[in-house]
Amino acid sequence: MAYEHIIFQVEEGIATVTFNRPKALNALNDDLFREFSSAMDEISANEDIRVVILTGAGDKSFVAGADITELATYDALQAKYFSQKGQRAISKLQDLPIPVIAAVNGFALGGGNEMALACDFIYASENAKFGLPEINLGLIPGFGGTQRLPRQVGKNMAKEMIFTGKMISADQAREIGMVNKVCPPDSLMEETLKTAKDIASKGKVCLREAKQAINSGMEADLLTGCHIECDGFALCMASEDAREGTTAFLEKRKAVFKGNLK
Ligand code: CO8
Repeated sequence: MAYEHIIFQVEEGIATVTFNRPKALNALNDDLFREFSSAMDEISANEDIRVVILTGAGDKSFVAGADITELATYDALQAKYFSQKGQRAISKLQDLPIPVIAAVNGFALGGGNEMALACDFIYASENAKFGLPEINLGLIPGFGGTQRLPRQVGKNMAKEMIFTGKMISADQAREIGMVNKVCPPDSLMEETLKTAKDIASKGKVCLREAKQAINSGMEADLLTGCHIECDGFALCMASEDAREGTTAFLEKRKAVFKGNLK
């Protein structure tokens, strides 16, 4: 599919999806969501892709939220459908069986913050700003922010952010556990790619099972989560890459993972 509002590139097994409406600070409109959803399908169908990076075009913004010019015209039903459409697309992102890193290069507000929260982890540039400012529009987050933010940073911190709508800096976002690493703007993509390449060199089955165990286990009680982990561990053991990993250790050499699903 040809894309207009996102840039979709695949290089050496790493897919980069760039939100590309810099004049509107990459705000999420209906067309962009349609394209983003197709890109997620394309990634799911391509077994050569090992890791995904999400970022924003330009140096000012990752995504400054849902497009307020569109949002302002919605009645309640349209708002519900738009919220559902966004949530479906963001769920597709969260449910990708491969790791996804958000490289946040500026504003990650409202829907943009929610998009980043659905990634496996976030690297941010020093100039990044995070926030859920919907309260200032008389709204609440509608793309999963009231659910993912408290799960990520705790209920009370999430309430303060959502009730005040205030932005926080990249360093503050790291302090509360939203961001893993803060980089100078010029090295954000380099640092993100370095980690993406490292992850891409690991076995595919174990990455898949690790993500599934963490995501499903975090939504279950500890015992159920540990059962999910046992099953994932057993599946990994059946993979060629587990044979290679354990054999390489015993032969005192570096493992070379094939990264297939066998
Ligand atoms: N939507 C549409 N256009 C936007 C948005 C946006 N979210 N954000 C910025 N823009 C546009 C501006 O209108 C401006 O356009 P123009 O040049 O044509 O006037 C351009 O981008 C540049 O923006 P600014 O001039 O405002 O740049 P500043 O550096 O002065 O300010 C800010 C940057 C602080 C990011 C400011 O633009 C801002 O506050 N933006 C809005 C942020 C916001 O409120 N985001 C939340 C949106 S609501 C949301 O995400 C809800 C998600 C759930 C929806 C559920 C479905 C119903």
